[in-house]
Amino acid sequence: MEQLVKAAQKKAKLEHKTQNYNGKPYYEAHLLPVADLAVEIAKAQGVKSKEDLQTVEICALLHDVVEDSATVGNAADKEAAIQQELDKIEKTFNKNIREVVDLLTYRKGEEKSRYLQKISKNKIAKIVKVADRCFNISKLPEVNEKQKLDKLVNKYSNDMEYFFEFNIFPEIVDAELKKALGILKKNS
Ligand SMILES: [Mn+2]
Repeated sequence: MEQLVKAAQKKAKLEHKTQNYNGKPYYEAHLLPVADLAVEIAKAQGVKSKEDLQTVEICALLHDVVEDSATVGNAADKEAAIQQELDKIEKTFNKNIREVVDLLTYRKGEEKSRYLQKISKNKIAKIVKVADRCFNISKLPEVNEKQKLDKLVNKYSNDMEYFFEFNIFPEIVDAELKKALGILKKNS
């Protein structure tokens, strides 16, 4: 398992190497902190075994790998390319990790409610989604492009409905959103 964590770090670093998060390298600025947060949330939710916590860490490191992959982006048949990427993940990691990454991979045009409903049925996918969302929300005060900020605030506020409806740790996400909105209001 230790080796699989290393493989996930390597893969995430490589696949996102040209990508930025708020102007910083994606791996360090997004994936590592999301993975740390996911493990923290998992522990708080009673996940105890080292192996399960490492699975959470791996899934968090890989959560954007398929969605953002250049192969999928350039493919004519996107779903076929997604399945190919998922096959590779299953081969290197395992079926469980493939399933979680599959659930976390948002398909363009997919209904948000459907996407989050599917995630809500898998505990690890739920934990990673909440860590991803909370981290992104916590970084809102750093977004200095007004248009981008408005769009994100809107998106995150609208999605709250589904976090409540499908019980995806809504209290955690809601608290984070209120905190960020408070800071933004104070700064404006
Ligand atoms: Mn993400």
